[in-house]
Amino acid sequence: MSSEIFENAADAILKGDPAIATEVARKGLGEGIDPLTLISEGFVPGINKVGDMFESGKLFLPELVKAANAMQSATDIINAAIPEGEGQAQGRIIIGTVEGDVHDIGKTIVVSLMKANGFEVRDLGRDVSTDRFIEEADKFNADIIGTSALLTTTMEAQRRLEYQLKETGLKKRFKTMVGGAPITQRWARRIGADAFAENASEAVKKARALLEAV
Ligand code: B12
Repeated sequence: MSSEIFENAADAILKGDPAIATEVARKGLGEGIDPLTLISEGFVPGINKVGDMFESGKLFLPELVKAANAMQSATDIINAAIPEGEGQAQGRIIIGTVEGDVHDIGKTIVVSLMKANGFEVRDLGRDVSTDRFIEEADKFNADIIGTSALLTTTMEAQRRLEYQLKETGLKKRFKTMVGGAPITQRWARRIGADAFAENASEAVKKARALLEAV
């Protein structure tokens, strides 16, 4: 039953056990559960709980790191099970986690789903400077620059990117998308980003809408 798999998935993250997380991920996929559902209904509630417990001082950095490793093991397997899309390219996206921020689990899920939906994606990884986003977007001839920020202190880099794009006259050339746990539609509007998405499937929809609007 998938509800049992989802519970086991969350449990594996809470225990911070990569071996169990891997096993549950394989089992879920083997039972035909949709990869994205397996992540969002199973593993994400687990890592969110860990985040809340960390915030309230019920667990500490070593446990957070263990949970993150378990999450990484599960999402590596699940991301690899999302097939790359075929046919005509939908558009070109450059994406990464902003400078000073190493959180990349959610960003990598977005990358997998974008690829599955036929976008050409260049993933710059994490801790990416605004200068590098702009340089790489130019080289890649990107339609969209997507940035992920998970810390309230690193969100500011998204604003900096908007500022730099405007200053260099490149704002018209690239659309921008922002995401990450503390990011909201309101923040996107405030800094002048073209789109915000709360999760990976919404990111695909918003990216399509941005390209249609061109
Ligand atoms: C796992 C984790 C870690 C791992 C990260 C491992 C990795 N490789 O990513 C490790 C252990 C390294 C870590 C470190 C730290 N962390 Co941490 N971490 C988390 C945790 C628990 C989960 C994040 C996660 O993976 N979520 C699951 C994914 C699937 O969700 P997501 O990232 O939100 O992504 C989805 C959407 O946001 C969206 N999305 C994401 N990116 C993008 C991009 C675009 C373009 C779009 C459109 C959409 C989009 O789609 C994704 C898929 O649905 C969060 C708590 C939380 N609930 O967010 C804390 C959290 C973010 N961490 C926190 C902190 C404090 C830290 C540390 C400072 C701890 C420390 N004392 O050292 C360090 C900072 C290191 C650094 N410089 O970056 C705080 C931040 C508080 C704040 N106000 O800023 C949080 C909120 C925990 C808490 N509640 O206190 N962390």
